[in-house]
Amino acid sequence: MSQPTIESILQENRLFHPSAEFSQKAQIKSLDEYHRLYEQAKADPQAFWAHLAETELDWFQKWDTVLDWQPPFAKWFVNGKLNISYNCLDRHLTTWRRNKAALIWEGEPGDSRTLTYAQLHREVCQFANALKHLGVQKGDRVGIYMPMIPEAAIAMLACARIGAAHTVVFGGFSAEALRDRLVDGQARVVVTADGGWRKDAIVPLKEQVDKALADGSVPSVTNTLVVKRTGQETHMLGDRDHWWHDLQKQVSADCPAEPMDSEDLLFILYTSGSTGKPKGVVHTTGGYNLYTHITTKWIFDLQDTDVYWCTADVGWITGHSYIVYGPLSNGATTVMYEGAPRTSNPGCFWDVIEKHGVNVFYTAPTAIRAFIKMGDEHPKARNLSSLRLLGTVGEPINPEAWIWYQQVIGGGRCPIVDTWWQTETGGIMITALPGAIPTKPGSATLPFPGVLADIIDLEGKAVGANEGGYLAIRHPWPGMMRTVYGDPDRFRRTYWEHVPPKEGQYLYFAGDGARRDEDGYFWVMGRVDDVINVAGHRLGTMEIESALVSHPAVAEAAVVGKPDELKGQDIVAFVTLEGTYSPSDDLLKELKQHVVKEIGAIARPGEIRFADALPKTRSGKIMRRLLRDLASGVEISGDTSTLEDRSVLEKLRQG
Ligand code: 7RM
Repeated sequence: MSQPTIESILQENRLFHPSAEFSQKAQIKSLDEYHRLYEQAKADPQAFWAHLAETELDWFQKWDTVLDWQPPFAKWFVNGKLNISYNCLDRHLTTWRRNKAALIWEGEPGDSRTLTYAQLHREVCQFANALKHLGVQKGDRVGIYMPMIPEAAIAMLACARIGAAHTVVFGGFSAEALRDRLVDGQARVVVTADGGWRKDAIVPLKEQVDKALADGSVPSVTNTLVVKRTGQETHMLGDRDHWWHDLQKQVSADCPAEPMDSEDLLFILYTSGSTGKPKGVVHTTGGYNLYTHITTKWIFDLQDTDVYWCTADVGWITGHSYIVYGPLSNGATTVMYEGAPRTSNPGCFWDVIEKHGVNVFYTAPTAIRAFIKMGDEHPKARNLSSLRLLGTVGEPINPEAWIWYQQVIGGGRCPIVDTWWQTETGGIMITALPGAIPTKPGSATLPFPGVLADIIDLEGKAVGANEGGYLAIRHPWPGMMRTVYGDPDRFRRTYWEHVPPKEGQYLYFAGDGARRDEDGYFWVMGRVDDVINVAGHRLGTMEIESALVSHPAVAEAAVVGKPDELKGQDIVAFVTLEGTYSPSDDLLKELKQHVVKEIGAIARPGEIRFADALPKTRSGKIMRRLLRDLASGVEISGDTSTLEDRSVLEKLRQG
């Protein structure tokens, strides 16, 4: 079990076809049908998307222009009016879905709750009125820092309902990281909980919010709204903090959805890049609603009676698009689980599948590898026969893990959709359509209709079959990010200028290396920039370096990723110390803890190596490429002639 090596992937040529029975009932039934859709979308993208917008969503007012493309800035469905909370809730209430389960929630300690569409609608309306009661208005931003409980989804939908943008911050981020995001987004209110369950312990979220807001360090925040989840002692500050259950008694359950412009801000979600602080990725209402709706419908092949479960956290884009918005817009039953894979309960995922009869299951390769290690006896002791479709996301899946997933979890009968996409793309871009596209273990297969994906060199030229290159997208799509919040220039530089635009031809540069095989199948290899992917969590090496050098003992730091059996990659930091400090085990622990405090536990370095000096070029740039080889324990490859001082490398090698 390990990350796919180039060798293993090059040898991987097994082809898996969906069963005739699966294809017959599927939304998209054959390869021919996929090709027809793909060619149709390619020939006239605007007609393709307009037709779907018209037939799949409810609009208060129709758009007058499908796409206004002023590269790299896109506007979709210009002057259209809609509300995503209306599309996710209200429109189902007049159908048989009114009393269908919208959300099935399972808490880590084993408590659970089911909300029908009518019940979820009521809760969302109340929450929306509570936000209004605190003065939140259309156009404001609301921070959401929550455990995986129904109120997280309710808060998101409530924001969307009144036209406030949410910015969800993953509950695993530290108070410092939360503060940075609230400041950047100038949030007016923070929605949180007293605590949440994570790996058998309570995470005290409200306490972190207090730290983030201490000493008026986020002046824009006037109030917090606190959900009681764990019931532990919680400090509430005078006029600032309100218990959700107290406000709930004061507000009505009547709150019509605000008509929003297609291009009104829906949410900001921060993501790591290769430089500087995390970027606020901006998604807007109409295009995002359509794109998450149709990708959910076709890729997860939703049927009316399906129970669908995506194991992501709502703090990440996968949770936004494929726990909340995509499934609910389709009127599906979506499962939300508070727990994470943990050795104290090695059957936890399989229990949820058995208990709720999950039919469609979507998780990450890192979780699959963790469960492989815990042993086949756990899934084998549960009844998983309800499953009919499996999905993965977040990082490349090694063929061994793919086969285990297919055999042990899917019983050999479920197609697997390996879905490639990013926070920036809003929704899935490269994937199998399960009834139509045969799969190969380790390949995300083919682009979704309307996605003109290509593999290019740095001049923007398509490379040949099986030649490696950069993954890029040639035409705008409705779910694409619109800008970096407050920094349109950074948006342009980061995604649209790696390949110099020629003749008005702009290319979206994804930051991933990939190749396409002789059948046109995409094989995504991983990031080509200084972003590392630890257990499916995306981290910028620069962020971790900044956290390290903010400690008084650290003079310089260089962070790289090394391959890890379970997590895909792990963090290795090379550190030089200020004169008065010397290496010790205590300092090592302290530095790891410091990173946890600055960013959160997901960024804790697996390894910190003290060094006298870091390898640099003559112009003073740290040669991370060499450190990457050193950290991975492989021979140093490539040119070392630009090294300023070769003895530095020798010393590092000797450890
Ligand atoms: C959805 C999500 C994005 C980065 C992306 C890739 C990697 C995601 C796959 C994958 C290979 C996949 N958003 N990635 N899915 N690599 N195969 N199916 O993960 O913004 O957090 O990360 O994740 O490197 O650029 S994300």
